[in-house]
Amino acid sequence: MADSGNEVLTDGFHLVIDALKLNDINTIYNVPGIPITDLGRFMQAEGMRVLSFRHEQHAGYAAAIAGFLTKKPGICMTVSAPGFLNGLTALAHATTNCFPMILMSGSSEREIVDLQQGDYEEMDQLAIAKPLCKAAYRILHAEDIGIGIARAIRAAVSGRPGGVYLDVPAKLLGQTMNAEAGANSLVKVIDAAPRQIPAPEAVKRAIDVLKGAKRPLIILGKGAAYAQADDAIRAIVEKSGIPYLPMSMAKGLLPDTHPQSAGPARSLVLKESDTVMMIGARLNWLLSHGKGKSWGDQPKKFVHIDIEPKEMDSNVEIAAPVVGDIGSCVEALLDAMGDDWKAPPKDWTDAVYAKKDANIERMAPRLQNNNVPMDYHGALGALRTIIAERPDSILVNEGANTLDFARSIIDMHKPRKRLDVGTWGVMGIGMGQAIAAAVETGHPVLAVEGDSAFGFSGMEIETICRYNLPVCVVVFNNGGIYRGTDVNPTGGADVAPTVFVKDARYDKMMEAFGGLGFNATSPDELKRAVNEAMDSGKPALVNAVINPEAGTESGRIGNLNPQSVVAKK
Ligand code: ADP
Ligand code: TPW
Ligand code: MG
Repeated sequence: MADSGNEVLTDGFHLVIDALKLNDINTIYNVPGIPITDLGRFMQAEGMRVLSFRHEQHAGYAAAIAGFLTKKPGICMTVSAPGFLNGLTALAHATTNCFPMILMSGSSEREIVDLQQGDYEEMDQLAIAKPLCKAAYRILHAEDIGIGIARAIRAAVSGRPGGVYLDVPAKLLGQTMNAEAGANSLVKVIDAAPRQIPAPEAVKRAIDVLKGAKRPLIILGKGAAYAQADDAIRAIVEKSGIPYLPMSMAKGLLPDTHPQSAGPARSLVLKESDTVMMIGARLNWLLSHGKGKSWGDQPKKFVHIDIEPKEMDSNVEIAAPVVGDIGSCVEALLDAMGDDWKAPPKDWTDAVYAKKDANIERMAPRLQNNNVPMDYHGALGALRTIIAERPDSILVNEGANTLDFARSIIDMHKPRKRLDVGTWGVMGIGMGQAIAAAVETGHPVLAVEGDSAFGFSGMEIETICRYNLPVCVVVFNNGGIYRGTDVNPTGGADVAPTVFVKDARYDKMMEAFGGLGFNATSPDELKRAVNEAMDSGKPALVNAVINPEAGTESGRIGNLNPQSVVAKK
């Protein structure tokens, strides 16, 4: 506030800060520059946590996953045009993954932008953001900052959560107004994500479908993890007696060691089930669109719980759509199940758990191998034990083989502890997610990264060191994308497109910024290094040397690669 004559004034900078704080938003992920440098400074001066990144994309991924973890919109703040564009990938990612986030970007003079007269970092950002997010707003007047920020918050978290773009012209920040009028213009968002109660007839229809099932299955998705209805979800799984399959980021919603987990019998339950209840998961490519070979010949009936009505029948017919928020829907279903609920036929559950036990038994010796150089099973067997011993730690995971093997090998024990590439299978979420996970939860983070995946956000280890975050990065160094063994068929000097520098030492990068570096060549060494790193609570990076021959093309989704009719050289 400033005193101008008799009138006490405030300005756009401070109204933005007051509006955010009024709505309990106290953390900002940003990269400074014109016109938002002072905004970041003032935010810090007003007690907000302002985390500065080396690239906006990672500030954006941090904001997106902060939204997933907290159910409040994560805020990414960028400069105009190039900074905005760098943040946009994360905004689109947040929208695709149903994570609430606000990308707040500074922008240049409207009058000049609209006449295309070549302003500093000129770009019509609002128009560009629109198709990539749930909602896009621009605030032109200081007195509208309160309502503009309220709108952005509500749009991000209500209904199906997603990304929101908020355009903040440079001029707005410098505008002044009477401080009291400014304070009165702020809006506290009441009940930002109102409960959405399912219709009783929809609940009854769902129960009737489930009662008719002979081989039922529950699929839990990351929407169920986001909903924070952990007790209700556990209750419905246990009361129903139905085997469940967790999608990647729903792992740990119930511990992966739960007797009803069908994770290790995935192929069998997808093929053989006759009725599937989806809770906060979409029938997109990750579930083969609910049809085709992996779903078997059995006709299926689907019960689908989701907050987004348009999701129903998106890929296959839904016999019982249940539209509402997951907490309310699951509680209504639990109620309607009554006291005389019958467990599913025993021949079905016996078959599922027998398959699961057989698969676990078959895998066990491979996870204990101490091969040098390491393969994925040996290395991940070691990390699996570490996560079991440190169940509050958050696992961040990206790569191809590094992702697919870690997803199936590392059991999760608590909700929202596994963060990964999400719906797009995007590389580059690693360090942004690791930073936000540490900042938002205070828990230690273990980031298991393919060497290619790590490269997308590797410079952010400086950010991790700067804020002294308890993040241990393990780089699965197989010298390349999928494998480190491809050769240039022409015999020319360039290495193959999927291959990196041999014997790289990623641990030295962490040491350059004052963090701890380790080089691990065996599962025993890896276990020792990660335990030491995590005990220290300091930033650390373990270069895990993986056999360059161990991986397969595209991990588990090689089938999605188009095939050429011309033979490979
Ligand atoms: P996964 O990748 O784990 O299968 P998806 O991202 O495909 O999960 O699906 C998540 C679904 O959860 C989305 O369709 C979204 O609308 C839904 N969702 C998110 N939050 C809620 C909520 N609170 N209540 C109900 N549905 C939700
Ligand atoms: C933004 C394509 C999918 S997986 C991957 C790439 C480049 C890297 C796999 O190698 P990595 O793992 O991480 O070393 P591993 O264990 O198999 O060797 N750009 C973006 N997203 C995606 N998904 C790609 C490219 C890709
Ligand atoms: Mg690799």
